[in-house]
Parts: sequence; C-alpha cells; structure tokens
Amino acid sequence: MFLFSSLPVLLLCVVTASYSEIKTCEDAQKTCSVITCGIPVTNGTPGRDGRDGPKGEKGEPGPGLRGSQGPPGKMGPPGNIGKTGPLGPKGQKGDPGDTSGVEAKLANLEGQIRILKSELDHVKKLQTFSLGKKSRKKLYVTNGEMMPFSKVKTLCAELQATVATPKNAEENKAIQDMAPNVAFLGITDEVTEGQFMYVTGGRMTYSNWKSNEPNDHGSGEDCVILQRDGLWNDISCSSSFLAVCEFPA
Ligand code: FUC
Ligand code: CA
Ligand code: CA
Repeated sequence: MFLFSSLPVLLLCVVTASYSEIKTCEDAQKTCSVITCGIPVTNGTPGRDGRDGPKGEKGEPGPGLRGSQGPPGKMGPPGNIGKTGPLGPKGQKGDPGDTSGVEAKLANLEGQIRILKSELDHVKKLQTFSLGKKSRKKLYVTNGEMMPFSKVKTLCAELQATVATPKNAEENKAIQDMAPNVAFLGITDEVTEGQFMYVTGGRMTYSNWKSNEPNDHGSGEDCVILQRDGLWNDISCSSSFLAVCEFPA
C-alpha cells in the first residue's frame, strides 16, 4: 500500500535529481533521499597475458594463385672430358706475307752454292790427277792396310765405294798395278759353295783363276784374292789381305 502511494513521489524525486544541475551522487542524495551512494572505486591494471596455447593443425592451402618459380639453383660440378671431336675443315689460305728477307737469303745461299760447286770441281780434278784417275775408268784406292774381308767391305761402304772387282782383263791389270800387296776382290761363294758372285750382286762373268783354283782348301775358302802376278786364288774370308776400294767410272 505504501509502495503504490509513494511511487509517484519517488519517480518525481529521481527525475528531478537526474535533470537538475547535480554533479555528484551526494548532491543527488540531498535532492532525493531514496538514492543511495556507493563507495567510489577506480579500475585495477590489466592482468598478465596467459600462457601460449597448443600449436594448431596445419591449415589447408590458401585459395590464392601458386607463386612464380624461384631462381635456378647453384651450378653442379663439371662433367668428365668428352672424346676428341672430328677433324675440322681446312682453313683458308693465308696471306702471302713478307718474302723480301727470304729472297735475299735465298740469293745469298745460291751464291754460296755456286762457290762450293766450283771449289768441289777443283778438288775433284786435283784428286783425279793425284790418284792417276783416267776418264771413263774406275778408280781403285787403298789405304795400304791388311784386314779380314768383312772389314774391307765396311771400310769401302763408309767411303760410298765397293770392294775392288775386276770385270775384265784391263780392270784386273789396273788393280794389279796399283796394289802394293795381295788384295781381296769383291767376289765370294759364301751363299752357295762353288758359285762365285759379286758382293754388289749378280753372278761372276769374268775370272782369272790360278791353275787348280778355286779349291775351297782346308775348312773352306769362300773369298778371292788377287795375287801380285794378277792370278786369283780362293782363300779364307777371315784371313787378312789388302783393302782396295773401287769408285765408279
Ligand atoms: C793352296 C791354295 C789355298 C791356300 C793353300 C796354302 O791350296 O789353294 O787357298 O793358299 O794353298
Ligand atoms: Ca768356297
Ligand atoms: Ca784356294
């Protein structure tokens, strides 16, 4: 009954207090005794952040477009050396180059060759004269030494000559006249016993055997000597006789 009878007064009191120039609750209390004032408080500072929660599951790929390709990686190690390739095509002909120096040298060399030729000609004439060489006749030369047949062959070969070999009576006489001692001739039957051949090749075509020669005496005789009388005898090749070399006519 009291609540219903006092409600209009209470409402009027609160509205009046609300619309008046009252700023504090205490001022409102003076106007309206129904209003009760609490103790004024201020808010505290926010508490500390809580601990991190557990890691969530990996999400689905996003709806955006795939990113562009990244830059190329680092270069790998070098590979093994490959096989030699085929020969390349022949290059073009080069420039003629400067030949002036070469021409001068060539002219100088030609001059020197001319001088050498004339000097050689002079030496040959001198030798021919001193050795009694006749034109169109073989030249026989000896060093006066006695040696086995193999050494005579080597010595004559070193002189670009061959062992003295008479092919006719005239040549036989020429060797007989120049040789101061019994000399080996360039004839043997070393290949086939009894078949005398020239050491330069070919079968013997002229001979001047002493009577009863060749006889292949003792343990065998395969070389030929020219005696002082001009006659031939077959003899052991390891015996030593005069070395006479023959130079072409
Ligand atoms: C003759 C010759 C031999 C040798 C000997 C001493 O029998 O035929 O070659 O010279 O004599
Ligand atoms: Ca013989
Ligand atoms: Ca003999």
